[in-house]
Amino acid sequence: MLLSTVAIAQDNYVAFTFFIGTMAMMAASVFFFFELNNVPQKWRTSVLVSGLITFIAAVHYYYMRSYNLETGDSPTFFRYVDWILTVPLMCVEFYLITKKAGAKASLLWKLIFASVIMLVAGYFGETVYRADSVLWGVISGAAYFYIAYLIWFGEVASLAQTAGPSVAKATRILAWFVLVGWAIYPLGYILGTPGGLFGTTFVTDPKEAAVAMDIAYNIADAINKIGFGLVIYTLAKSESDK
Ligand SMILES: *C/C=C(C)/C=C/C=C(C)/C=C/C1=C(C)CCCC1(C)C
Repeated sequence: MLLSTVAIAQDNYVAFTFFIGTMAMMAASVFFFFELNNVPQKWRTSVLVSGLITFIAAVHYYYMRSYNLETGDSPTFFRYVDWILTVPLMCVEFYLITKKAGAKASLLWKLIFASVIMLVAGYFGETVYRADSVLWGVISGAAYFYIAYLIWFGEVASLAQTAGPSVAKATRILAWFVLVGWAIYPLGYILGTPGGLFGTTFVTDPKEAAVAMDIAYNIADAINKIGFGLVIYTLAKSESDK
């Protein structure tokens, strides 16, 4: 299972994006880990966390590619295992970069708590309580908006303002990632779930719906995990060049 040698059919975009995703996440991890020695000491933990995020994703993608190839199904469980590990680590990134401006552990817990609600609700909507996918999607969406609120207008935003121009700039870019890049996920959920948007189903064939969902999630992961890490890396670098 882990070392599937089944060939990827040319029109199998799901397995193909899992394959590309694995490679991109691996390459990004190598990059972040090797660059650890080229960034100032105070940013090392942040860049390390960037590498851990892409590394955890690489391992999951490697597995999910084989799983999808051999069963033809969506690897929903491992998708959510990946997210439940990596999204809280992204919350840690926000905490680390605002810590010098006085971020408290309570802020970190708020972000982590909201992201766990967001993901557990999404998982329920995709699996156990499929018939109530709209309800669970709305609950998940509320937690998502709360996270976006904290980053755009709440504590994260105000701390970033006092943390100096480079942190303020990086936080603004990361805030856009959360607002636009993360919004691809609920879109994938809507495409892949019966009754996805208040009872409307866009893709009616369940197999095609799952394909649309997986491709949306795979694209979103590449943008958000690698892009997010690069913003942190650029922030770390900008300070070392001074
Ligand atoms: C690396 C993985 C990341 C950044 C995953 C983020 C996932 C989300 C922002 C998921 C959000 C969802 C909703 C807002 C509603 C529908 C259910 C979810 C879980 C897909």
